[in-house]
Amino acid sequence: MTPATASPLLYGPNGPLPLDRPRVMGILNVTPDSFSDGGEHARLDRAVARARQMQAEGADLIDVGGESTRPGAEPVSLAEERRRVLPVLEALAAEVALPVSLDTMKPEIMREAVQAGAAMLNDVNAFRRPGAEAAAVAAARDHGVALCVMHMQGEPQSMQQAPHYDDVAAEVRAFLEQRCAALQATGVPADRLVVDPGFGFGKTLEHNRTLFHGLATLARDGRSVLVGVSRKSMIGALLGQRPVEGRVTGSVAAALLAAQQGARILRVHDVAATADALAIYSALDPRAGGKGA
Ligand code: HH2
Repeated sequence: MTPATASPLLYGPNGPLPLDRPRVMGILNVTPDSFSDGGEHARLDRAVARARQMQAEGADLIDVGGESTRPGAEPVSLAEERRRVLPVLEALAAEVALPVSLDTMKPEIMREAVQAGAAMLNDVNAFRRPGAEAAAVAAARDHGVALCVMHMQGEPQSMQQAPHYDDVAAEVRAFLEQRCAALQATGVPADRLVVDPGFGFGKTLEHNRTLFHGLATLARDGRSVLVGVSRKSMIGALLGQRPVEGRVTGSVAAALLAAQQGARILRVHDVAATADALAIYSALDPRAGGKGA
């Protein structure tokens, strides 16, 4: 793999956010049907209040999503996704002093999100839809927006039906590097790219475990790594089929283990608990430098 030339930066309202240590990305789903927080933040005032709360709890950035990608989720129309996310992005740009990422697969929404102030585009489909790569390249090259390139096998509607790999770790690594190389070839600076193995996106529990065990290897490839395991079914399965509301402690433990393996962005629902765990890790674990948060 070709290592990135520099540590990526996110540019937020308060200037650059270096990924020199693990950062907490707070999830803000403005959907009626997300698997964990669906329906809670569909109103604009509630979405802004939740973002403010996550900022107070220690979030370093916020990831806004207007289309659920949980297994079996129905796709959302362009008009509906636009209606859900754009007012939220505009309100957060005016009222919350954190970089904001937008979780979308649609090129039109990507372009509009950049105009509305998004600092990062997070595409679970790795910018493969027609037009998405061009929108991502323009966002990164012309506006300095960071791009999260995630691995997914199949589509959300059917991805968990029979996921299959010969060597999941090697295939996911090769896919991420191939997508990053394609984006770099069309003008995206290497330091705008973040990679994500896509836990739960066309993966069995065993695939997820193998990928988790390989996080340190992925991080050593030289790209910044984002990990999203918060409250996902793999956490529930490892805790004896625990329902979503009982997965907080397991999710925090997994986020910490991901940070220990070099993950730089932890995408989480439980910001306060994750930020506390990271502060203790940073202060007490010799591998984290022992200097405190
Ligand atoms: N997971 C989800 C959505 N977007 N983006 C990245 N980069 N990595 C992830 O692991 C990831 C993601 C699914 O979680 P959530 O947003 O909580 O649920 P839903 O898709 O139902 O809205």
